[in-house]
This record gives sequence, structure tokens and C-alpha cells, in this order.
Amino acid sequence: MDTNLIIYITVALLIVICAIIIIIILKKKKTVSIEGDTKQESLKDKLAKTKNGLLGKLAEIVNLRGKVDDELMDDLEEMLLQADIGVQASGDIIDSLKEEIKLHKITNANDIQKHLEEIIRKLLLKDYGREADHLQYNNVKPFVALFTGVNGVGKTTTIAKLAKRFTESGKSVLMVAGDTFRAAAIDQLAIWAERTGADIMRQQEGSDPSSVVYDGMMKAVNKNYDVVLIDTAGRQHTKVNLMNELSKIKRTIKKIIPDAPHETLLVVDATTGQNAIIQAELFNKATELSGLVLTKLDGTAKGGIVIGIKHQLDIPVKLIGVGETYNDLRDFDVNEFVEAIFE
Ligand SMILES: Nc1nc2c(ncn2[C@@H]2O[C@H](COP(=O)(O)OP(=O)(O)OP(=O)(O)O)[C@@H](O)[C@H]2O)c(=O)[nH]1
Ligand SMILES: [Mg+2]
Repeated sequence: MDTNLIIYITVALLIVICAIIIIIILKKKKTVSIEGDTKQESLKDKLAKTKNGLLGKLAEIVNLRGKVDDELMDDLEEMLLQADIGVQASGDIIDSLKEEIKLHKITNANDIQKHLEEIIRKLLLKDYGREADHLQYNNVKPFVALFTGVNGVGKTTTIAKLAKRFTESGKSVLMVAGDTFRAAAIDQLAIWAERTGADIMRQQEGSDPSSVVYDGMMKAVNKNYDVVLIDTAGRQHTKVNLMNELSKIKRTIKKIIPDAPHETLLVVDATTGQNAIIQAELFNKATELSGLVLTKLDGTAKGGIVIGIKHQLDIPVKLIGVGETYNDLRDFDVNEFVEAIFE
């Protein structure tokens, strides 16, 4: 054979091999991203986009207006709306701010920030004052949590993060692969189970989600698990038959443990903005939610959605997702949140 031809073939082969190696490395990097970073970054860093959006805008408005007048108030309301705080909560915040201005005779726009921070803190503390606003896993065994939501919002990742938290504290965790729609979804959950030290109940692709949930619940009771985390397929809130499927899953759970699931969580992507409110309303109608998990707060300047959602719907945000590693699932804490955004 011609030596040039041999060289060409060898080079071509080397290029193909290199490309395959690069693809494998990139794929691996993507699927293990959650495992990296074990240090706990501050919430302030994680919510930097929301903080910068809100405080940056506030500084701009204060500079522009200087004094306290109607225009300043209009600009501030617009700023709150842009941070996705929602019409109702923004209106209430501005009303309270006007009262404070009157009460303390504030004339300088520079004094607004500390009052605004306190008003938002008070509003959140009023909205989040009940015990049920936190994840209810104490005093129940097994603790059963059902995860619902539209496609790609972070249901499975949240289950992985939560499983890790429970297994690290010595609890036995059973994941239930209720997303039977895609084989890849079942495999994805199985990988998380292995990595987090959880067990998994799975059936083959296409089987009835309620059937695998039934098996999972039976196993959890028989084997005395501490925690059961049930994954479901992403579904559009407008599809009635898929919403009914969720009700069926819930009835199945109740057949085995009548007061379960102890949490029915809707996972919502914070970057979807006000649509999150519509999703929460429709999922709540179909399957009575106990709380929300608001994910991807690290990637948006619209973190104010946390404020609007509880104020408007009375469904508490129980957990927030602020990144892709295990440490990036946090319990929602009002003071921590307000400080992260304002300080
Ligand atoms: N930046 C960021 N990414 C997140 C967060 N939570 C989840 N993700 C990413 O969102 C993507 C989708 O996550 P999944 O957990 O597969 O979402 P899902 O809701 O199970 O998706 P389906 O099962 O397809 O409906 C993944 O790339 C996650 O790493 C978060 O809090 N922050
Ligand atoms: Mg999933």
C-alpha cells in the first residue's frame, strides 16, 4: 500500500479516536456535575444575579431620582415586578413603603433600601410563619415524598440531592422510578441511587407508574425504609389525563400508608418566571401540593419569585435549588434569603 495512504488512514483514525475520547470525557463531566464541589458556597454568591439585579437597579433609581416622590415609587414598583416578585406582592410592598415614608418622614431616596429590606423580610416572615412551611420528615417512617413538575425543571436532580442529605445522616432511602415514560429516566435515577447510597424500585419502560409506586411502597414498609422519594415523569400542567395519572399515583400511595405522601412537592424552575404561578395553581388543583421546590435560582435575576409565590398562592417554597451539586439544595429560610439579596 502507498505509504502516504497509510499515513492518511493513521491520522484519520487518530482524529476519530481523539474525538471519541473528548465526547466520552464531556459526557462524563455532564453526568457527574452534581458530585463535584463539596464546599458550601454562601447563598449570597449563589443568588448573586438576583442581588445584583435588584440592588443594582435600586442604586440606579435612587441616583436618578434623589428625592422621595411618586416617580420614585413608580420606578421601585417596576423594579420589583422585574425581579418577578409579582403584581400583588409588589403592590403590597410599595403600600407598606409609603406608610413607612410617612411615619418616618423620609425625604431622601438613599434611605429607602433599609426600609425596603425590612418590609420584604416582614412580609416573608408573615407568609412563612407556620411549622408546615418546612419539609415534614420528622416523626414519620417511612417519610414519603412525591415529586411532580413539568419537564426538565429538576425533579430527578432534587431527589438525588435530597437522597444524599438523608443517606449522609444515616437514613435508609428508597427511590421509586415513577418516570416510566423513558428508559433513560429510569437509568438516570438508578445512577443517582448508586451514587447516593440509596436503593431503587424500578420496572421496565412503559409500565404503569402507579404499579411501580405500589411495589415501592410495599418494599418500603416491608423493609423498614426511613425515606421514600418518588420520581415522576415531567408533564405539562395543561394535560388533563397526565394530571389524573398523578391523582392515581397518590391514591396508590394512600392504599398502603393512608397519611402518605407526607410531602407532595411541585418542582418549578425559577427562570420560568410568572408561569411558575400558573403551574403551581394547576398542579395544586390536580394533586393538592404541600410545597414547592424552586430550582435554578442561581441562574436567574428573577429570584423575587420566592416572595410572590407564597404571597399569592399560599403554597410554601420548602426547598431551593441553587446549582448542580449536592450542596446546592437548601431549606428555604427567610432571614438567610433576605440577607443574601440585600447585604
Ligand atoms: N443551575 C442549576 N441547574 C439545575 C438545578 N436543578 C436542576 N438543574 C439542572 O436541570 C437539568 C434538568 O434536571 P432533571 O433533574 O433531569 O430535571 P427533571 O425535572 O427530572 O426532568 P424530566 O425528568 O426530563 O422532566 C439538569 O441539567 C440539572 O443539573 C439548580 O438548582 N440549578
Ligand atoms: Mg426526571
